[in-house]
Amino acid sequence: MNISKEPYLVTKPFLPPIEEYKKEIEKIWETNWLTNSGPLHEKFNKEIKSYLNVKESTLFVNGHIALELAIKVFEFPKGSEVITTPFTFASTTHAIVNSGLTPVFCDIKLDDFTIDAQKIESLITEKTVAIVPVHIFGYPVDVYMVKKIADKYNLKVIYDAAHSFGVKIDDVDIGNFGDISMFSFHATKVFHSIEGGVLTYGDEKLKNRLDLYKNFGVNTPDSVDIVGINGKMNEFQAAMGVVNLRYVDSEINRREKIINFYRENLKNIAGIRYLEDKIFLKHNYAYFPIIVDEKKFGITRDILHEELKKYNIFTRKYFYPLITDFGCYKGLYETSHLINAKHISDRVLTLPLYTQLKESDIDYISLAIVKIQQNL
Ligand code: T4K
Repeated sequence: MNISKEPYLVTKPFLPPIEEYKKEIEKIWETNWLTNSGPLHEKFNKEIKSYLNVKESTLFVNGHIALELAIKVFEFPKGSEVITTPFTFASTTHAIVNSGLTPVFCDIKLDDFTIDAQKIESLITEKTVAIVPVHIFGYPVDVYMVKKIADKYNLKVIYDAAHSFGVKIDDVDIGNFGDISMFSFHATKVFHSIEGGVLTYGDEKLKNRLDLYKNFGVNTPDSVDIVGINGKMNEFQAAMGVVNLRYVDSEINRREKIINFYRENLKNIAGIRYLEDKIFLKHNYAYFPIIVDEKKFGITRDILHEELKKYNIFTRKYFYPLITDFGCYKGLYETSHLINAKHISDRVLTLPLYTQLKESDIDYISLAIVKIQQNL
């Protein structure tokens, strides 16, 4: 097997035809308006609201700031507890902690790696104010069970929907669940605006406060009412979003094909498991994580990860280590019950996924996995 000269990274951002982007940004030279809710920002927000089919939406400079402000906007008392997942990107927990709140970690399900909603109730105390679950890799949380618990205990639900642009549950667009959902528009996502993010929500009263929070709390030039930050999306980002939105459906279709090639190639390899589609969902095929079972596959996830580098294939251990094992959090929180999360985090490996991949590329990556297993 010849080693590929081109490296396979875990992802490669989509770039639209440059002429289309140029055409959008030319307008910036006409308006001389670069940021602070310019015309492209307003246009993009309208289009996003319509695409995601939600009541309200507010754009931000990136997904993390959006998530942090989604939590801050409720002005929970400092030290309140928020139930969340340890199997996620750093951003989810950092947003809770940066808001002066205490994360309480709930275990995940082995089948789709989302928070195990059955285990949330036992973690609720008189200090609990919210649940922050993650639709991890675009696979939705059990939103119905989470709503039942939230309603019973009067908790807010803020979904980290960073990975789930375009996903639907039972034909309902995913941004309509919970009090607020955050979608990331980072360059590595299914849909992007270079950097960026949006909050979607149903309560229109949140709009004004979110607008204040993302603009330093400045209400009018003479009145500053909230200790806000700068979370504004600029016009170049909005222009990229407007153009990329034209391509997102074909991007998702292409991703589905690529994942199905992978599934076909990997289905008979002992010790490799991957997530399947569910009939009540419209998936967005955001990532392709596999679970490596050392006992059946013969080598650990870590060895496979290293060996693949010799084939110029750079996979990622999304998401390892668990949040609770990060240097900044280690020893601070109860973790003995996070058994499934630890199991998955120790075995997960995310394979390269981007629409420029051809069938022959998937064959190459799949064959490399087989070769590594055979060369034991
Ligand atoms: N919540 C969740 C659950 C999230 O996963 C994230 C972000 C957030 C919240 C926060 O949303 P944002 O504030 O980011 O909007 C990447 C992304 O930067 C991050 O957005 C994403 N999650 C996370 C899962 O992945 P890294 O540290 O792995 O990125 P990096 O630089 O290693 O890039 C990944 C791969 O992509 C590399 O192989 C290189 C390639 N790449 C990357 C960029 C930026 C390119 O080929 N071109 C590029 O321009 O975090």
